[in-house]
Amino acid sequence: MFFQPEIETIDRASLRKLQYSRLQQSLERCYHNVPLYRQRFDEAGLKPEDIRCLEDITKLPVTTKADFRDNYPFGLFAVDRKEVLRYHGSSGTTGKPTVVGYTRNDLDMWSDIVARLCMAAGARPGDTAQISFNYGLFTGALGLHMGLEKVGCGVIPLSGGNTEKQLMIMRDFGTNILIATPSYAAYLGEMVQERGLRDQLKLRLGLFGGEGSTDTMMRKIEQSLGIIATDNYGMSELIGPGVSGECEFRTGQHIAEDHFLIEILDPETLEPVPLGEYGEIVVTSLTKECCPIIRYRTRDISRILTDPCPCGRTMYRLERLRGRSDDMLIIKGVNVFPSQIEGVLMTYDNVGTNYQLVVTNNGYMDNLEVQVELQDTSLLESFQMLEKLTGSIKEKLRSVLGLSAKVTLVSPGTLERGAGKAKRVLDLRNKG
Ligand code: DLL
Repeated sequence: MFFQPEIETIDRASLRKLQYSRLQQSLERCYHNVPLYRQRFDEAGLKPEDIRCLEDITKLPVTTKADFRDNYPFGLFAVDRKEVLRYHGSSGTTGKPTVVGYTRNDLDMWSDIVARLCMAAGARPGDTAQISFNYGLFTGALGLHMGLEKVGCGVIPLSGGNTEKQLMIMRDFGTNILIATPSYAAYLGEMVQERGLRDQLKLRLGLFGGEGSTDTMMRKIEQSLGIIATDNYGMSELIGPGVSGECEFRTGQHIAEDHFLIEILDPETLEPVPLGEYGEIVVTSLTKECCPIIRYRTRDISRILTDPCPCGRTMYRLERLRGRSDDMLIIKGVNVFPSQIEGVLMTYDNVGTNYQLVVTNNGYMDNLEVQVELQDTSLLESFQMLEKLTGSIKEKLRSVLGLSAKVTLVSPGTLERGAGKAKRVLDLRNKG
């Protein structure tokens, strides 16, 4: 079922035409209303009309998070403050947030693209949706909230945390759809299993996102909650959730290409990589009014999938993100993405979904310790079983990462856990 069937099944030639006419308008808006962009155009010796096709976008310089910081709070706004109906910001906990604003049209567009991905995943009018993202400057909660209301769902704005209450409301309200970070959904799944609550719940679908996950983690969550789980990507600087999302077939995330032009670049050279290869996602907005953005460097790594999806949607897809270029760890000279480690850990049935990576340096060598919770306490009684499991995980990590790591199995519920984005990496190197 489609929310906007015509646009969701548009042919590529018409899509490219639409993208180009919207790009021209957006570049004009940037040039005339945002001093930073005017300066960037001038420095490059270009005017908006010099961008004659979509590929010409590479003539313009990229925008980074530092540009938001340098223009804090409203320097990148392209409209008068009177037109701003909503403010959001990055979810970082330290320093000043990157601030974004939304006009009425921005809010309409945003709720449309979120409604699209909700329906593509299987949300239907009349469903009951529980939002367990934290409300606040974070775009996740209100973004999904508006989109689900547009679909016609009954939305429960519960916010994150208070797991007892989450489970109670889920049961008493007959929640069908859960909206959460994958790490929090995994925790709720463990609680549901531990308490044998599954039969009392009506959950059918999970709309997850806001942080990285792996196929194996998603499948574990699906099993524990008895749902279909979809992955959704976005970031506040671009709009929030809605940039891309998986449909019920979970073949990668359909991109809202009618509103966002996506490039995949080599993060070192900033040159485009061939279609289908991995690189950094760089995004230009096509229709945003308050905070139009040109070639934003997301730091997120993925690739574009172009093969047809059985759902019939024609827009290209993003593969589940590999990680962020700035969360890649270099340990003993080896590049390691936390998602690779998660991929290994989640293949074990007797390992839980909560883990942490601790990186230290003893003066001359890096060390990686992988701490992971056990699924239940029964294994703790058998030293032999623990040794066997530790050895097996170490071996698998060595073959996947090309690196030896210390593996520490801990009791369920020992590692820190919250309702927001999980903090998986503790890098204690070079800190005195
Ligand atoms: O996390 C927006 C969002 C909320 C998307 C809820 C989907 C669902 P920010 O707080 O600005 O915005 O953080 C953006 O989070 O650059 C990625 O590194 C990461 N991220 C978001 N979604 C995913 C995902 C929201 N599905 C940053 N997979 C992004 C991997 C994700 N990483």
